[in-house]
Amino acid sequence: MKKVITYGTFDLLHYGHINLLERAKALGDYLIVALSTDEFNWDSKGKKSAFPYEERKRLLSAIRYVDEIIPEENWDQKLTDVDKYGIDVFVIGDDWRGKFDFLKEKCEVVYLERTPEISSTKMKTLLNH
Ligand code: C2G
Repeated sequence: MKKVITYGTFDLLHYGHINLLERAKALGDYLIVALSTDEFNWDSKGKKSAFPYEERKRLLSAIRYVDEIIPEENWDQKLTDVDKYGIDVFVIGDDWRGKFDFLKEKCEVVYLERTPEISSTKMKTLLNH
């Protein structure tokens, strides 16, 4: 079984996220999403998601491409996660291109093109109108 992992906040879930998850799943048989915790978002990314972790997890768990969800609590867990979960492919949007090449010693690293025009930030402005 080819296992794929990806990481993110997935706040205000939108079609850009779905495009990413669909393509990520297509790279293997089993997709794990490491979902950024509220604490990690605030302490390390300096952002507060509109939806708390449990809500973001609930939304993701309803998506057919997602097989498992684990918490993303720090930047460094990727190396241990790859071993712990027997990961074959790490995948993330190309806004991160190059940032996680250190994982190449352990697994395939794939950067997928981001979906233009949509973001959680844009969703927030759309929701405010
Ligand atoms: N994404 C995308 N197209 C968009 C918006 C997002 O392909 N229009 C992708 C991102 O590239 C990422 C995933 O969807 O692969 C989740 O996006 P975010 O929640 O914004 O993830 P981010 O905050 O960048 O967190 O350790 C890695 C970080 O946790 C990634």
